[in-house]
Amino acid sequence: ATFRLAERLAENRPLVSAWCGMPTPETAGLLAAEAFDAVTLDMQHGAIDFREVLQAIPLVAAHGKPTVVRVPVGAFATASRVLDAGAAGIIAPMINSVADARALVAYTKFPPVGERSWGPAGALALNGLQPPQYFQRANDAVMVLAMVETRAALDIVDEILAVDGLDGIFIGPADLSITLSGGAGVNPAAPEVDEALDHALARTRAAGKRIGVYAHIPERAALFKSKGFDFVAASSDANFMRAGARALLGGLAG
Ligand code: 3PY
Ligand code: MG
Repeated sequence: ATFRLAERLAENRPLVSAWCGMPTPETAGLLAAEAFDAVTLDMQHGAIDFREVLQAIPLVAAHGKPTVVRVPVGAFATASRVLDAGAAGIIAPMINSVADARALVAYTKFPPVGERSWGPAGALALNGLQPPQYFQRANDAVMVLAMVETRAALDIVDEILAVDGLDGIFIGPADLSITLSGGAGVNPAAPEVDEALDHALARTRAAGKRIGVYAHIPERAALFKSKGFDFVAASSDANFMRAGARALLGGLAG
């Protein structure tokens, strides 16, 4: 399952991932049973810790699906650890400099590209691989995306995209809306955010790399899919639960 993400990306169609912030591993497993291409676990704003990632990855893999993990800000060592556990991809928030992007690569790619330390116990067990097989494929197969979600990052998006070993970028529209409005408010669907998204998409295509984006509502997911983003992470487990509850209560109203 760890290498399934790379195989799906190679089909060059937008992949759609569920977004999970709840710490119960079963939640990730439930979402993996639906027609998502992947499940993303959010360790930045979600309530998920390493142990839950460890437990969720096999439940997602049981459905033949890859797990992507968004690590906390600056948690490059955690990125290494979740890859060892069998994660197929990393989304790293608040990458605002070339130095940040290089550090991210150092922790997530083996030499000669980076400095990732050897020890992928979970990844080997999960995939039934011998060490040389994982080592040979991991640098190419593991998707490492740097989050571009500040004006500072946007200003140097070409330089971030040029970092060797980085597979691409992932846009956080909410944080981007805060920075682009000068702190006036949060609106992930603001026109200036859409403009920045189009720019980032064009620059990523020019660089021959991958671009992901977070969609807080279904309409935005559909828009991003139609624009050809490579990886669209959508909504959240909490939102799915809320929508289900409201649908039930709406049907009972009156
Ligand atoms: C953002 O929109 O800022 C994100 O980080 C998406 O979760
Ligand atoms: Mg953000």
